[in-house]
Amino acid sequence: MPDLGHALLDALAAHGAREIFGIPGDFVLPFFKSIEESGRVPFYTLSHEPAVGFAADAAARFHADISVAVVTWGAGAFNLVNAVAGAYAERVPVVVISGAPGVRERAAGWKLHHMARTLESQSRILAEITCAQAVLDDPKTAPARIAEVLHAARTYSLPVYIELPRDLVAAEVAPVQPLPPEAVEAGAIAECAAEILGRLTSAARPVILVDVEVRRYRVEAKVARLARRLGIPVVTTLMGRGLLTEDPDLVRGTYMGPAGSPEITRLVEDSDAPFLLGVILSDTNFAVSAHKLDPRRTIHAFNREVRIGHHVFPGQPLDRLLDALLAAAPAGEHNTLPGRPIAYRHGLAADERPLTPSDIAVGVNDLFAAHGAMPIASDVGDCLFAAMEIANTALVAPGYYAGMGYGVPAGLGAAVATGARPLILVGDGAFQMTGFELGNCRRYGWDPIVIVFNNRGWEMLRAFQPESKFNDLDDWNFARIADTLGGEGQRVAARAEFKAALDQAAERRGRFQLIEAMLPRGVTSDTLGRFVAGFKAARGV
Ligand code: TPW
Ligand code: MG
Repeated sequence: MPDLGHALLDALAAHGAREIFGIPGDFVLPFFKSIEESGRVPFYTLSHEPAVGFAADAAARFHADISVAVVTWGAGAFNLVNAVAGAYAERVPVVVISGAPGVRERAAGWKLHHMARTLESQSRILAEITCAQAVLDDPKTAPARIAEVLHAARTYSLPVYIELPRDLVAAEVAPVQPLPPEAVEAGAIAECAAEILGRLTSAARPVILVDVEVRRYRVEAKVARLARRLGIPVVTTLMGRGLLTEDPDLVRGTYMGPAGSPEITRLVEDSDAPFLLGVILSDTNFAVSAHKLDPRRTIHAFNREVRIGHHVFPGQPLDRLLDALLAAAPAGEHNTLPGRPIAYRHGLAADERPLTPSDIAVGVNDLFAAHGAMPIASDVGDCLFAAMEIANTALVAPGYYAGMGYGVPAGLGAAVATGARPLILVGDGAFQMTGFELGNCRRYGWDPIVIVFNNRGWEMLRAFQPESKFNDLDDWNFARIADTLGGEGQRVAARAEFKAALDQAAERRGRFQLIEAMLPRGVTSDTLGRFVAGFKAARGV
């Protein structure tokens, strides 16, 4: 019989976990020992728990499977709350494992260190932002509880919570038996698929909008096949940016209402049958436009449910639904689809003019054209809008939850999950939050290229409220910090300098390369400028 620590590690691996991020503490030291000595799942320690959560989140997004964050009780787990909330909002199956006081300590009657209010405060707070929880306080039931929560994480693509009392890590338990996939009614799925196909094939201007669940449930290739079979153009939402990059001719662009390309906006807003696949109906995806989706015409598949007009079909897992759609779709393929992929700007002028955020996107397009695309992790702020001007590339970003500080740690998660060299896009404000995590690159051999959009301010907030001076930040000179953290930094202000810095960064491997792009205050990317104008107009301000 395995002990509980090893049984849990085996179960994580069996359910698809390929890495663990964590920060230890006394309540989780025994489990960390199991992690290290078993070598079962590769693990990485970082510097601050928010980064642990963001790195696990990004890794899970990249390989579309569970990823694991291990922390200590109280001070550690509470530090993780915001990252888990973001994972819940954007449907990322992060498995949170927290050490905890031993069952014997719990009965001693002391106030225990790291205890906020009661022994249960932590599990109650985490219950609000996870879809299943297991406090493993009984070795007899622990294997079944582990199987349940890991099954839930995969089924619902949401975070889950496991609490592991430190004195039970060595307890003998039975191995964890994974649960079979949830039973679904094939007839109900076929009926739903038939109704969807009826709508799509009789519509004059159908369009498929894709968002995060398409990635989470690994149905990108099936969506691409369906679009070609039906001859329907595909558009991503803002949050779904970076999907279907394997099929570059298929995706027309990203829907951003007035902030995006007018052609894409027309494809969506003039459609008489918009098919929203795995789409989060969020304001960042839709409220930028005054256009309202007509519920009578909209088909929406999300969270295992399909709404067609006012009909609701429960029990529709996305992969099964796509299988049914493909089985019933007319045979043959359309070689030409309506519209065309939007063109991204290339050819950054190497001159002395001050660099702008949109110039950065053009420079990155040139870099990718010359050296191949890199997976991108972006923070919140203008860098995310500038990223929309980079040719559609695998990208993770908190486009809906919008938690700052995601970019750098997510880039580290991307390095682990993809094995490739990531590109990190981050503003100066966000870099102040989590930039120091780059100091962990050297010991693990990660060498991301990091572009800091340094406009010495919270520019995105200034765009909404230009009169406020509190959006000014100081100049921290991030390029000089790079060396201390084990990387190399360059500070650039003109377009020629940026181009040279990017070329040099691409050539230098083995240390992270930080390019501090100095941007004039008040200058935003073209996309952010349009986004703010659109948002204000849609809200009537
Ligand atoms: C954890 C609110 C959204 S955008 C922004 C703030 C403070 C400014 C970002 O500044 P940065 O980028 O990184 O310099 P830029 O391009 O705008 O200059 N706290 C958290 N998350 C969010 N989203 C905020 C505050 C916010
Ligand atoms: Mg800034």
